[in-house]
Amino acid sequence: MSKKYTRREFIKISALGTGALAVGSGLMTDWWSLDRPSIEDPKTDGDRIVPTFCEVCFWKCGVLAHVRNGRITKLTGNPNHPLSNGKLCPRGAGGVGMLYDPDRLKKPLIRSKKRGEDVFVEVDWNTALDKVAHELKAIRQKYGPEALALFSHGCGGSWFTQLMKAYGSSNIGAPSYAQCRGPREAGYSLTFGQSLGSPESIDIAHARCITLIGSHLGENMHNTQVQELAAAIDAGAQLVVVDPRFSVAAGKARYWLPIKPGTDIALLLAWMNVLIEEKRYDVDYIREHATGFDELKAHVADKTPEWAFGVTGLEPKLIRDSLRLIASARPASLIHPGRHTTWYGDDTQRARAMAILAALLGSYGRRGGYISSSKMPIPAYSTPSSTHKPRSPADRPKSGGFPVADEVLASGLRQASIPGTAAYDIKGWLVYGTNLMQSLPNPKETIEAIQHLDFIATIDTMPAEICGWSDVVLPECTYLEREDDLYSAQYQQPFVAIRQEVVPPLHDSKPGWWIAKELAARLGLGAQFPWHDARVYLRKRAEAGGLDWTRLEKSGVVLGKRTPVCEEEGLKPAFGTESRKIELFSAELKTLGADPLPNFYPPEEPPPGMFRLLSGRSPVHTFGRTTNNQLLLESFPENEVWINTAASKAISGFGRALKNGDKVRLVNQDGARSMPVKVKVTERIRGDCVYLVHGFGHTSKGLGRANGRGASDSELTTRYKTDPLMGGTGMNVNFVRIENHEG
Ligand SMILES: Nc1nc2c(c(=O)[nH]1)N[C@H]1C(S)=C(S)[C@@H](COP(=O)(O)OP(=O)(O)OC[C@H]3O[C@@H](n4cnc5c(=O)[nH]c(N)nc54)[C@H](O)[C@@H]3O)O[C@H]1N2
Ligand SMILES: Nc1nc2c(c(=O)[nH]1)N[C@H]1C(S)=C(S)[C@@H](COP(=O)(O)OP(=O)(O)OC[C@H]3O[C@@H](n4cnc5c(=O)[nH]c(N)nc54)[C@H](O)[C@@H]3O)O[C@H]1N2
Ligand code: SF4
Ligand SMILES: [Mo]
Repeated sequence: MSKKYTRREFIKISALGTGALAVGSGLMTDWWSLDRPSIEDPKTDGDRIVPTFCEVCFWKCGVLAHVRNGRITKLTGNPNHPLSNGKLCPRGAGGVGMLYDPDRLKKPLIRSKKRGEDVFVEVDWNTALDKVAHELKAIRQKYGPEALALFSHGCGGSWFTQLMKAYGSSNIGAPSYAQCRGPREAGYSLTFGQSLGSPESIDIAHARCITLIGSHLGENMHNTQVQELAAAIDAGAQLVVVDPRFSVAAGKARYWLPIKPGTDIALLLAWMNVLIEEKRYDVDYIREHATGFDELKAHVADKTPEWAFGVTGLEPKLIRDSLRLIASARPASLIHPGRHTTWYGDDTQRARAMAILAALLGSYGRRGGYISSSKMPIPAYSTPSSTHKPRSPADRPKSGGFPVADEVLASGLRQASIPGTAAYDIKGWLVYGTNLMQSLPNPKETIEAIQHLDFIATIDTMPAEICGWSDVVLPECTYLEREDDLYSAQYQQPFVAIRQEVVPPLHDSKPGWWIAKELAARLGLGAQFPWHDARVYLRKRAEAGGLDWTRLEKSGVVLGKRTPVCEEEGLKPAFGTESRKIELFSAELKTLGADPLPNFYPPEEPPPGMFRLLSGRSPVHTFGRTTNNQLLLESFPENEVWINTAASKAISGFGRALKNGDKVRLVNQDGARSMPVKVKVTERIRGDCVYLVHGFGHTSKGLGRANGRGASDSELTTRYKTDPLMGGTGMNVNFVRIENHEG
């Protein structure tokens, strides 16, 4: 790799170390200063530029890949793409580090020792694919096709979804639902009749007040949202941040509410109390659009800020003042819905409380609030329809449950792999682009499930921990070396984007479409993949949707007609609930025997000497998928455990106050111990919790740079609390003590 791209300056991140801010006040341009003079102008260096879209996270920004002498020299944001607007986040810009990572999976592997011992032999593709097909046939024959599950995350998963459907199983789950946004989707859907999906249809750009409840934008780097947040702040929007930790965004906020973890519902109820008590809510909007207001009013009548103070630790004056600011901006007062919402097991109810607050502000369907979106219809590629009607997914317990889940639960599929727990047993796993050892809580349970399987194959780009537990490992090429299916976004500005091969696959890696097609052929399902290659498939689909293929290829994106998205543009607010109104009081939850209005139940307290373990994101990393990426590691080489200054003075076993850089181990309530991790002593977190960036503490020996760096929050997440409504796994319910690493 040419030297200039390994330099620390590649991504100008100096702001991070000092805790300064990535957002607002012109820092944005510094943050993304990738077109600095030291990197040649592509227009003058004879480069080829290939448009595609990013896969360093799941936001899917439009990328222009610059190629010289067959190598990608840099990645920049596609100016025509609505999600990047010409800019990438630091991770996207560093995606080339994934492509040239020396530790990539290079050849197909077949396990040669016991599962989990991580010992494999390299084989050729024919041998590997024959083996997978043989095992999948055996499962189909012995148990029926439904005994196969697919865990998948990322665009390329669609080829394997297609394969699964042809094979006859609907057991297809992603940790981005039951371990991520599931509770939010359920809570908003119960209230407004529609879930939010991705990218969320929220109008940060035009909001005059933005309330972030745990959403740590600025560290959570979803590109478009961070750009809009910075622009909104520059235009004078106010920020209210509720977080036990002084996040990057909190540094920009008018009010920071350092809430006691797990008590957000109490704060939300108190805010509603003040909003209604002081008649600051949108009376006309509620009268016209909502049901259940009287019940809500009675429900929050005694949930005063004084009551909430005792629970949340937030001063009544702070609760009132922040609420008055929030109300003053309505309807352009955005309660950000959050995304990773699996925190305490009561998460659907917290999302409900947020949705109800948004309704009282009249912001749903309004500019600066929750807006509408549309999608360009692209017909599916036509293939013969299957005669097999698969059984319902096995992701729910035998006894039933999770009535408002509307996607398959990855954790439920894991459960169903432990015999006798679900309607039927799962006996085989295909794992695509998800490192289940880090993304599902309680890794021991994942191992137990795997030990019961007849077969497990993983399709990955890197030797992640899940590969070590697999029978066959298939090396996919990276997103910069392949085609994936068209991305038709559901967005305020509808568009279709294309992912295309920028450089040919390195090593002996192959694109997902090819792997799925080859497996289908071996399983007698070739008719479901009737095209010669993905480009033929894409072109045919694009043209069937009336798109200009040449334009799509050249510019990477085609925009659709933008239709009105809010009341100010002439679109009346509409709701998909049964009553066609906003359901402040949920009749559906009442029927289900659940709380029809959100109630606060106190979370379990940390035992003496222990802290609640919280986790979040680093702006330059995506989970564990970038922690071996040389370019990104240079900016943030390992995680630290944040601990409050006062608390750091009273940790037993040290004989002195902890100081920055001390190495400690975290030990949780069940005895799980982390690898050594550095301490960061800071006033920027409450004294009852500690904080880690998720994605570090890798144990896979194949990850040369990431192995042994920092601590894994996943390993310490042995306990989780399941949301009874939608099956999300609340993960902020673990407690750790701090142990001297040297001692
Ligand atoms: N750079 C980067 N950006 C990303 C990702 C990434 O990996 N890297 N991943 C993307 C994905 S998939 C997702 S889902 C999002 C996740 O990002 P978000 O949805 O923004 O955040 P969470 O991970 O839910 O929350 C982390 C924050 O919640 C705070 N917190 C913890 N407990 C509580 C509590 O009880 N109450 C309150 N109010 N706050 C609490 C933590 O201190 C932390 O600041 O980020 C996306 N963006
Ligand atoms: N403890 C804990 N657990 C969590 C979270 C947390 O904060 N803490 N966050 C949760 C959230 S918000 C989410 S969305 C999920 C995300 O969880 P996952 O979806 O599992 O995400 P990653 O950990 O990024 O796993 C990505 C895997 O995909 C591989 N990969 C990367 N690119 C490609 C590719 O192009 N093709 C293939 N085949 N593989 C590829 C990587 O090498 C890695 O092994 O985790 C959830 N689980
Ligand atoms: S937000 Fe960053 S990492 Fe995610 S898709 Fe966009 S550029 Fe890539
Ligand atoms: Mo997520």
